[in-house]
Amino acid sequence: MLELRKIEAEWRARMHKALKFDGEDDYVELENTELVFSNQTVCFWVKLNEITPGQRFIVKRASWSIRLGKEEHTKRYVILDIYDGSNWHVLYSTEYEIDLNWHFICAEWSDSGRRLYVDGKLIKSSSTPVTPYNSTYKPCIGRYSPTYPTSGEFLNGIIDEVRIYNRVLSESEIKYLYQNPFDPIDPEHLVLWLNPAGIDVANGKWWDLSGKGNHGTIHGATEVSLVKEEVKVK
Ligand SMILES: [Ca+2]
Repeated sequence: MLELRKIEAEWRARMHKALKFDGEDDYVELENTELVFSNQTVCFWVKLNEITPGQRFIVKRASWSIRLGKEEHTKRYVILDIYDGSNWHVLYSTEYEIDLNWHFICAEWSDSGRRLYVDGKLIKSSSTPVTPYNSTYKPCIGRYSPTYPTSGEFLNGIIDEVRIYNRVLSESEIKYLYQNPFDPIDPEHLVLWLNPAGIDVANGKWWDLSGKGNHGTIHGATEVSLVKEEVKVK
């Protein structure tokens, strides 16, 4: 069991770097088409440059997706979509709208339902479970799919610390991750870990540090130094 540290945690992202997506054609494609599980957690840090509808954070086409709302929703909503093979099931909170600051977003699903967290806090849950369809597409960061019309869905912002677990994390674990973004927590179940140390623009790769070999190929996204960016957590 993890114990939450009582000290005030503060992550100064300026010590690090991240990947910047221009909102036009930048994305990262992951090699592994198998990143879909019945029990799964997807987490990342993001700082939007602009809030335009439908931006995709991370997607496995025809399986699962985390994005901003489009025409059918208020555009600042953060949305988890899961496709069950017939229909997309949408989860979002009308109580939370994202802004242009750094935020830590976590989405998870299991036999017991679906949950969305922002900055370590649960913003929406559903007790209705949805098992994602096991599509054959490669997951993408920053767009829906290279082989699908994607006008208006490119990410315009900065992403860091993308990770996937093949189990659900508890609320206290997610809170801990928010305060300790460089701790893998559970390496056995961590199947994707793209953190600042793995960014390798020269070779066009965002190396997966989970040890599972789920490296990403960078298409246009650029490395950004976070000298002026800063994250504080409470
Ligand atoms: Ca570009």
